[in-house]
Amino acid sequence: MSAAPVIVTVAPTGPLTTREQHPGVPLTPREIAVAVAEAAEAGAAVAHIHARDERGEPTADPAVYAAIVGEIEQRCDIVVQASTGVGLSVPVADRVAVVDNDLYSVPMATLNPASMTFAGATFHNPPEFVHELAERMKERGIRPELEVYDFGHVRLCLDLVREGLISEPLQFSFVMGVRGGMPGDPALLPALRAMLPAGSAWQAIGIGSSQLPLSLAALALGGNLRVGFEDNVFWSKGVLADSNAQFVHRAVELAAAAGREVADPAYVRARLAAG
Ligand code: KMH
Ligand code: ZN
Repeated sequence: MSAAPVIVTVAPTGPLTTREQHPGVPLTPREIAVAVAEAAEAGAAVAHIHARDERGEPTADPAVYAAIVGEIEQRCDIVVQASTGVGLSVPVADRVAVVDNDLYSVPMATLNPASMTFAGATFHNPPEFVHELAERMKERGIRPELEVYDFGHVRLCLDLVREGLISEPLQFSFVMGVRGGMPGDPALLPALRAMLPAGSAWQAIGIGSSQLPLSLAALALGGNLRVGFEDNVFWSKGVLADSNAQFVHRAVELAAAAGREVADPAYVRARLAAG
């Protein structure tokens, strides 16, 4: 079993979480940066970032991403991972700009390998778009976080390796509990892990109530953790979490209970540089 330090990622906003669901979901660049800095203080090494426009809707506007990155960099040295998933309503043509612009630079961004039904809508990731994103990311030295919502998506990611578009060591997210993807069942993690090349890192993203059991299972199996309002706003059944940082605190405590160290941003940067 891997004794690697646990990388805790905070996903403070996401594309879907609303103020109705949690009044504290951070939406503006400053709010997002404050939440990220609190999460960094609590032990998060990576911040997974979605941008919202002035109406609170998801946007791929690089100027908004740049504002968020700038605000975060003023406050902490967390590793910023930009979401190229952006939001279900944002056209694929707009989403390339998240990684292909000269307004900011990030070391990591998500890469979603397949289109799928996502809750009540369609998440568009056609093959030519996935290839274009991977090419732009390779040109700019941005490492992918590979977002796997179902078993077949691992195969699509490994095809990108064979095509020379992405390189090992790979970093996977198993996103579980989305209606349209695989369920949030911890029993699936060993089978998913077995599909990955040696040396891959992976984290479990549990949507809603699957977040805590998947975190526990991921820790036991050598995986990393992701928490935050993008995935879940409930601390316990019917009780809202105080903040994103509260979830990070719990992730760090769980890692300690599992006998695993928590990675700092320098560890993540060194790992990214190895690819
Ligand atoms: N919430 C979905 C649209 C990503 O960040 O790249 C998926 C998503 C993936 O957020
Ligand atoms: Zn996301």
